[in-house]
Amino acid sequence: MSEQRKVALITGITGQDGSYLAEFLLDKGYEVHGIKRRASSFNTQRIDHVYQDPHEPNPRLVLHYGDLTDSSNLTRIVQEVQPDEVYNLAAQSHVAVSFESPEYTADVDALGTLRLLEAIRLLGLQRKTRFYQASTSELYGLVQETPQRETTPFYPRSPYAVAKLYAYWITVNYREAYGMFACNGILFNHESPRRGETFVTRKITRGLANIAQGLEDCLYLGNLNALRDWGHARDYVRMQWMMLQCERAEDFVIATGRQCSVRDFVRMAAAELGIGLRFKGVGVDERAVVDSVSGEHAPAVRIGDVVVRVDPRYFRPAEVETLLGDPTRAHERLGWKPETTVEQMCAEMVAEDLKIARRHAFLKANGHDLPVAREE
Ligand code: NDP
Ligand code: GDR
Repeated sequence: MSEQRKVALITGITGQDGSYLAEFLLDKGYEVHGIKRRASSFNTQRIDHVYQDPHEPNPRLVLHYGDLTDSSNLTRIVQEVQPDEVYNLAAQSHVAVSFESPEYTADVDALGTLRLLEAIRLLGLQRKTRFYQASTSELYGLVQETPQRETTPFYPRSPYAVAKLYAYWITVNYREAYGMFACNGILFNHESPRRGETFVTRKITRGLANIAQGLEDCLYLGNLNALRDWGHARDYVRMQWMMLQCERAEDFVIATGRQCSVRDFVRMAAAELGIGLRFKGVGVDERAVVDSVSGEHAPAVRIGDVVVRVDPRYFRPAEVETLLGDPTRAHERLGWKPETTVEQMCAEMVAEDLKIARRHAFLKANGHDLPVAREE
């Protein structure tokens, strides 16, 4: 007789990680349930390629309307799905936006996690259901030790990070208090062609691809000196699953152990596109890098004079200047290693954004000028 298939519930399935995780679990034979928010327009672009028609018998991907701010809705979904594994990926995940909407961020990112844990507990599923919490390197904020590992003290620097600190500890607490299999993945920044357009890596690859195709003439950024440990989302969702297959619940740092600056990432993306860049004004004030001017560029790349400008509106009230993770524990205990370098990831992102920019440029050249959406 065939083994019964495992059932997973993913909150945030329409986001970057949710989409890669859904693909990964479907490949492993899981029945995957996801929570999506009601929106005024379609918001499932990242998972449309794995969509299954609910009219077909036994679909293996099922979407439910829901929201982390709504306890009764979460409880009903958990009751209906009876999941073996819950991956709590939903969040207001933008650090800068959390300064503008701190209360909403706390409601979703902190209390939302509690609501989900309570739903599992009150339904008596605490022995059956394993719980993964999307924790973050932002917890380290003003870093107390380099590189950061599981034992490094936290010092959050934004309403987002403070909310995620609550979520981290409530996950630990439910593990200790109720014996739940609940664990935190402390993930450092991870990106992909599916990354939201307002996070810095995607903003850079998309912006420069648009400039290369003559759709935009300038990319505005904030702090070019910020240092991050950037990995690929595909590698990181594999580890999310591995954590729930362990014998006992533990928290793990997931990172590459390599760091580069936002400025380095701009250079990397520009090099992929064959755009020459020259930065001006470095060293006056670490943040006051005035602007950068395009230099040499490959044939067929049309760019204006100024490519990258620093706009203080993208500075944060409190910044996380540097993050570097130590993934030794994940490697030693679970055999996990990232498979994609930041250079490979950047190349993949640039290639995808260039395809999109070329389509736009083609339409524009043929009289169909579509506006290019930009961050405020
Ligand atoms: P995204 O911003 O791409 O996705 C967030 C998801 O959460 C989306 O599906 C979004 O829905 C959903 N969501 C937002 N608010 C609510 C709500 N109130 N109720 C239900 N769903 C909601 O994030 P990522 O995929 O990049 O990250 C996944 C998780 O991992 C997040 O919790 C993030 O904070 C955390 N994290 C991410 C890291 C990274 O570098 N990517 C690093 C460390 C942690 P919609 O599509 O409708 O907006
Ligand atoms: P982060 O990612 O805040 O680390 O949070 P983001 O890409 O937004 O910023 C990284 C660094 O780049 C600097 N920066 C800019 N950032 C944005 N968004 N836009 C800009 O124009 C810009 N210019 C410079 C930022 O100041 C920052 O230092 C991400 C999210 O996915 C979180 O949910 C997750 O928890 C952490 O990664 C780990």
